[in-house]
Parts: sequence; structure tokens; C-alpha cells
Amino acid sequence: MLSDTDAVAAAARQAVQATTITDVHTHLFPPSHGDLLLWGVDELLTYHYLVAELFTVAPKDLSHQKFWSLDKAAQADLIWEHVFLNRGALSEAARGAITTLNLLGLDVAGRDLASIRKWFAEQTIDEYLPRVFELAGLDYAVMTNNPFLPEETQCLSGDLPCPDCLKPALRIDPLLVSWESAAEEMLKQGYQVKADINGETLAEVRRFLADWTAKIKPAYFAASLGPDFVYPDDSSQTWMLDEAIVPAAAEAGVPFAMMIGVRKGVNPQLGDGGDAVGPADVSSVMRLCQSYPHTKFLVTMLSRVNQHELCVLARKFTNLHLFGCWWFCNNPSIIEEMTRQRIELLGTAFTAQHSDARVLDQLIYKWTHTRKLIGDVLADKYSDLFAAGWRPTKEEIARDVRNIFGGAFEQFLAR
Ligand code: RAT
Ligand code: ZN
Repeated sequence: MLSDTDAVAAAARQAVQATTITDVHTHLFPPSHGDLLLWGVDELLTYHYLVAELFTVAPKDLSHQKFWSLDKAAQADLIWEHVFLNRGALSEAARGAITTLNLLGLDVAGRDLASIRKWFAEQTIDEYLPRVFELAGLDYAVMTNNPFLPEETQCLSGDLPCPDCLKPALRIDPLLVSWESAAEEMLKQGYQVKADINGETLAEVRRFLADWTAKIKPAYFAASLGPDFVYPDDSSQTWMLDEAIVPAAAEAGVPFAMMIGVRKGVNPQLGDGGDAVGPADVSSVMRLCQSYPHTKFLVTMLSRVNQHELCVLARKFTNLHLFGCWWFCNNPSIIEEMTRQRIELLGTAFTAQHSDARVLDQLIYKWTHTRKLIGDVLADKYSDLFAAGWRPTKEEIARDVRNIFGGAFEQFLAR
């Protein structure tokens, strides 16, 4: 029996520490996919979030071109020197690398990158991957599998082994944002599509999606969309959604995940780090939910200013499930604000976070940081509830916590 607010708050924090998490969106791959799975200290240090930070403080004579011409270890050296040693590593991404190394038992305070590298060189991925999942406390992570990238399709077609802790998702941005390149790849794969989208082409897109669904059994289809995303309009994007993606998702019985609000390539010299954010039109999500009540939509939005409107929308539609504090929102101040807002408007019917890990080791810090923050938020919320007169049990708290860390996502998939 939890007999006072302190006990309830402690139980909430403890439940968040103990819960098993399902990571609903990452960029990880199975070890059998070779170099596609990134791990180790040099990958951690050259995360695109940190590359962007390097160029906010880099010496004038370090051009982007010069940086990209270096090998991975030399790039990592530059980030270590300028972001970590010459400045306080205060950003979330920099602190994250430190949390990861520390929790792996490495002497990060000693600042000896050479010995950290030596430790990683002694690890084997088959032993390291389960260790990372264990440290992060995950049952499984959903991958991002792109059927438009030859380096990925090669692996996906090869029936290579995949551990149970990694589940596929089908990433289909090119259908919506770069049709020409999508069509080119689909033609190579034997689908009779035309640059000018017509009825036959849309039928081929449905066949493509059905075939890839049968091959990889994705948890959902996913796309990232710009702040200018509008539905419906008289563009081929609307046509593609109405005639191909939505029917194919319905046929496959999977949700369509939309990640909305990224301004792609505002500085292409930064590579993956060159994207920015813009507020998007939440009413487009509303119109999709209204038009397709039997299709499920998983949604996350990048702009902080969209979050409140999106939460209100999620109260209106059972076919809409919110997930994660995406990318530039995956920062303590915003995670705290978004989680409070979501609990206040949605109870536990949402997924509080995803890691977006591109480097295996990032699972450790992203989930450690998130657990601490959300544990504090829930401690407050349960204290308020106790003060209001409700008496939650430890078991009920554990149930609620699991829901926002994967339970509600699985219930949504199963609906
Ligand atoms: O967070 C990131 O690493 C971004 O670059 C993107 O991967 C984004 O999450 C996406 O899936 O498009
Ligand atoms: Zn992502």
C-alpha cells in the first residue's frame, strides 16, 4: 500500500526505471546487414547531431569538404577536440555520448579516447548488441527498412538472420517526396511505373507495397514529410496517399506512420545534419483521420508549436496514435513539456518516446535520459493524483508506465 505522496512518487520513478521499453522507431539494423549497423565510439562521436554542432564551433579553416574527406576516426577526433575538450559538452547529444560510455563502464572522465577505442575494438557485435539492449532495458526496437535503397534491398532480399529484438518497418518517403527516384528504383525491381502517375502506375505501387509487406512483415509503413505537407490537395501526393499508400496499409493491416515537419537539406553540406524544422499544418492529419476512419495513423511532429494541437486531435480519433519526442524535440526541456501535456490530455494512450538511434550504443543514453525525465514527470502526476484522493497501487503504476513505453503502441497495432 502506497501510503503517502512520497511513496507514490518513489514508486512512479522506480516503475519507470524497471519497465521494459519497446522502441518504436530507430535506424538500427541486424548484425547480418554488415556495415549498415553502426556501433562504437567513432560512430557515436560522428552522429549527425554532433557533426552539426562541430560546425558551430570549428576553426575557420575546417571546411565541410575537408571534414567529409577524412576517415571516420579523424572526423571523430575533430568532434572530440572541439565539441568535448575545447567546450563543455553540454548539449544533449554530447552529454549523451558521455552517458553511454560511462554506463558501459569506460573511464570517460579520464578523457582518454585511445583507450576507449581499444575497448571497442575488443568487442564482437554478437555479444555487444544484446548487452546494449539489456542496458537500455528494451524488449525490441523497430527498424527503418527502406525498399528504395539498393544497399538495403540486397540485405532484405537475402533472408539474412535478424534477432527477435529488431522488428522491421517499411520506409516509403520517396513515393511521396521524390517520385522520380522512387519510379527509377521500382522499374529496376520490375514494377511497370511511369514518371507521369496514372491509374496503372498506382496499381503497381500497391503491388510493390504488398510484395514488400509480404517479404519483411513490417510493423508499419512510414514516411517523413515537410512542414508544407497538405492533405488533401490536387497534387500527386494526395493521389499517392488515396490510391496507393492508404489502401495498401489497410490491406496489410498496418498503420501508416507520418513524421511531419522536417525542412530537408537547408544546409546540404552537413549531410544528415543539414535538416531543420518548421511548423506544419495539423489539420492535414485531421483530414486523413476523418477520411480514413479504418486506417491507423501513427504520428509524431517535429515542431514544438504543433504539439498541443496534435494532442487535442489525438483525443478525437481512435485511429490516431502519437509517438515520441522526435529529433529536435528529444531534449530534456521539451520532453518534459510534451510528456506533461500528453498525460494531461491523453492519460496513457500514447507512446512517450522513441530513440531514433542511428548508432546502436545510443540506445543506452537515449533511454537513460528519457527514463529519468519521464520518471520525474510521473512522480509529480501520481503525487497530484494521490493528493486528489486516489490510491494507486504499485501494480497499477507499473501497468500505466508500460503503456506509455510500448504497451499502448502494441494495443494500437492490435486494434
Ligand atoms: O533523428 C534523426 O536521426 C533524423 O535524421 C531522421 O532519421 C529522422 O528521425 C527520420 O527518421 O527521418
Ligand atoms: Zn528517424
